[in-house]
Amino acid sequence: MTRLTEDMIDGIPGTAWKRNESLRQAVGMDLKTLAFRAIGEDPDYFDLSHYVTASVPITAGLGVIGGFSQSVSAILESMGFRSFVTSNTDIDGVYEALEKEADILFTADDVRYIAYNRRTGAYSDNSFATAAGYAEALDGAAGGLGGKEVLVVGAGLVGTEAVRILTSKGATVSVTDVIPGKAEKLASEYGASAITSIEDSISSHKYILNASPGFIPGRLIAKGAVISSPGVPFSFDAEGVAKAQAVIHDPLDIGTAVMAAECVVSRKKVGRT
Ligand code: 2YJ
Repeated sequence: MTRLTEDMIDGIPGTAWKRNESLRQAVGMDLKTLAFRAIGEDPDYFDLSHYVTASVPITAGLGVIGGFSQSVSAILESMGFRSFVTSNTDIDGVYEALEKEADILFTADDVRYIAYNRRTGAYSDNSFATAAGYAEALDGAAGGLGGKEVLVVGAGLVGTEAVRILTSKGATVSVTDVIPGKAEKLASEYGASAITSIEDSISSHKYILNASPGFIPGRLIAKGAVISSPGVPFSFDAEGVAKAQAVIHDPLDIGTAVMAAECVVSRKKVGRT
């Protein structure tokens, strides 16, 4: 799993409005709308100003990424939440968030990035949320994916969840992975097709979700394609972007927004009921 770096998230805190506008142009929805639709909910039903979120910096492993917690907080504010970054890190930061009555905590180490609703016990993982968000974004860009052909590159955590969601939206999904057998196994589970000739399939697909760390050269992209990738660094080049009808990419925004929506809606609960 790629660790974000400071330059990958540089500028997020100051550009929330602009980023929301670019998203609206690419997929026809702002971040809040996309996040709630990704989990099958009506965005207008939720007034996010009722919720306070806290981003807690974590020093474990490779340590704090400058601007990470501030970017998470800015993304959440752009959706309508009240948000703050704790001044303390790690467990002391969690304590501070609880003391300051934060409703939803956001925190990440080098392996996992989670959100936790301390009122309901609901929690959310960034990889699953990212897959749901990108599937919804593709759906928006396509004006509905029913009967449309989508290529998912990469059968890891995000790719697997994306294939599950995209097939459930009625898309005809093809999937590929560099590890032999991985795409076949995933495809058979969800009624998708496994692809071996990746170059041909990239060129023949209009809707592409790159859920792998691999780079996709622009010469393979068809004119008018919708290219999307949650991965960092960005896996398409200038030629691919120039040919594309829409580009869906961000290092943090969509995944964070869907995590927040999942914690607000709180379908998943922990412990005894
Ligand atoms: O608090 C901080 O500033 C750091 N501990 C944040 C670390 C962020 N973590 C990553 O970038 C990892 N790759 C995990 C991301 C999970 C993506 N599904």
